[in-house]
Amino acid sequence: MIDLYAWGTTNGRRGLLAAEESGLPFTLHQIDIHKGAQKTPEYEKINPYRKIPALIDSDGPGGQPATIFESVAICFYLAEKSGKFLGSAADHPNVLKWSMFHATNVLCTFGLLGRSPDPALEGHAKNQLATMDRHLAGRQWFAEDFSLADMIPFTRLAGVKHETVKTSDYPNVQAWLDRVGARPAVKRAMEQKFG
Ligand SMILES: N[C@@H](CCC(=O)N[C@@H](CS)C(=O)NCC(=O)O)C(=O)O
Repeated sequence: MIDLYAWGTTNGRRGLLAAEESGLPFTLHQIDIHKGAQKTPEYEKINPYRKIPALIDSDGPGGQPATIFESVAICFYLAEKSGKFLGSAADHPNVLKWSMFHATNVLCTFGLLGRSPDPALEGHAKNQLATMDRHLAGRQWFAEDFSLADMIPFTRLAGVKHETVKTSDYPNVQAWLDRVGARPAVKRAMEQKFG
């Protein structure tokens, strides 16, 4: 049994998207971060960082319970458990490198963007979008097929609302966002009501 603890934020929906795409049965527990539900002693046992999302798999490796926090770790865990989204052996390096490009660059930059005006951050954001746009030219997905490398950045980039950094200025990125957003499992994750 998989229990997912989340709220309707970009990080929360990343975990939910991974769960929906995995096809594995799971139960969603809504953790209302505006009411401090992530700071209870019970929840702190699941995630000592006291943030959503987190996941408990009662049937983890060796049949033992496994607890996972960090949305990207949840994506990897569910991909490994379901045997999906890691790419073929030949394509796996592409899945890895683009997943890490997003996890260590895009999620950080776009998480901070808009919180305070910062020309350096805007420069990083535009450079990262331009990099993605060049790579996606003539491609549907970051690797050969839809994979973790598409799952990890989606909820963050789908929500960009910034005066000067616009995904619509990068046509290949925008077309990719539309493509990912049209997937039934992604729609379910994005349309899930919280509260
Ligand atoms: N790197 C973490 C970030 C998690 C995170 O910042 N979660 C936010 C919501 S998006 C949260 O729980 N905020 C509540 C709080 O900080 O008290 C991840 O990707 O899981």
